[in-house]
Amino acid sequence: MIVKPEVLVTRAVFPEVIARLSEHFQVDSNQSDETWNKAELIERLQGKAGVFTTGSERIDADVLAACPRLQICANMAVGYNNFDLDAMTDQGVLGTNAPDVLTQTTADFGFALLLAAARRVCESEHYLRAGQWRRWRYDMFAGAEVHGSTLGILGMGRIGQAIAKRGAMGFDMPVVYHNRSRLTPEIEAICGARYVSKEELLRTADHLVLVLPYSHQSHHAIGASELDQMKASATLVNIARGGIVDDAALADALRHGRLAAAGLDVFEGEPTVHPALLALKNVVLTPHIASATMPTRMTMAILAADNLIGFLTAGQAIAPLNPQVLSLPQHAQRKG
Ligand code: 8YV
Repeated sequence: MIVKPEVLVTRAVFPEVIARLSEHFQVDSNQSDETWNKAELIERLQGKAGVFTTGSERIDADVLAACPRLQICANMAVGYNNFDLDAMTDQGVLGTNAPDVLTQTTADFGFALLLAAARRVCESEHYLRAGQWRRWRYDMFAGAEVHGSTLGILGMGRIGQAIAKRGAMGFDMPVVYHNRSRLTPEIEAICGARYVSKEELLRTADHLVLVLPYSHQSHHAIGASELDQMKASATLVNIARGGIVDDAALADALRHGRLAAAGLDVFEGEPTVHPALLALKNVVLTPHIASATMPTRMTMAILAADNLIGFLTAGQAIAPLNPQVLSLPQHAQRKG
């Protein structure tokens, strides 16, 4: 009798995805969506050859060392700052993510936050619902112009490029960007975007969208001094990761009129949100939902599942993060 490898799914996911995994594996799932601490996660991982994670579970050197049969961690997210990828590589464990499939959906949401913050959509809706709307006034909830204003993008990967195209083509915006590496002239032309220094980006953007990955280098990439360099009329949008913005400094700038508005989908220490942000009207706050459409979340989950299936059944993965693990000699590979 062929014994199927065991895998763990750490959070509730679509039943169809559990069914897909069950064709190949003995699946231990968490469909009741319990919160596990690190010790509980390690306990549930015992004997497992693979794990399906979301961005919420930290897989570090301790977890890997305590789970010697674990061979692959498949993240249902494009971001993977919850993985200690160096430790995975050192220990011969493959990490995979879910790129591409959420690019357009996430870019749509970045624009939704930009429009909502700049045009004061949520603030004015709350006013109306509170029964405060008595009559029209010339400057009532007058916000910032979006079309034709300068769109700044920090981090110009797939999602940054998709946002640039929306701004340049849909809203007639001059687009400036800053990134670790400059795009080719061909891609810049397709995106309608011009490369500038970070200082020029901060100084010239009417609306600045953050789409860079989180790392030690990008921690507080937008702090008090960066906010001071921005226009007081500007909008800041963070759909990247909490920790890229110093949330306390941002709240201070918004409260004192040094920045007009912000749209935030991610927060330092989420799901806790800085109380100073919660107290402000000129910030739109959403609970990390930029990729949340049913078709996209389904596609992300299927991609994470297919990374597990591909690797554990055929030694291949669709989106490997440390592909060097795939070519390790047999004796150096972890065994299930
Ligand atoms: C995920 C995200 O929904 O893909 C990412 O990096 O931030 C979101 O799309 C979240 O990380 C949960 O997995």
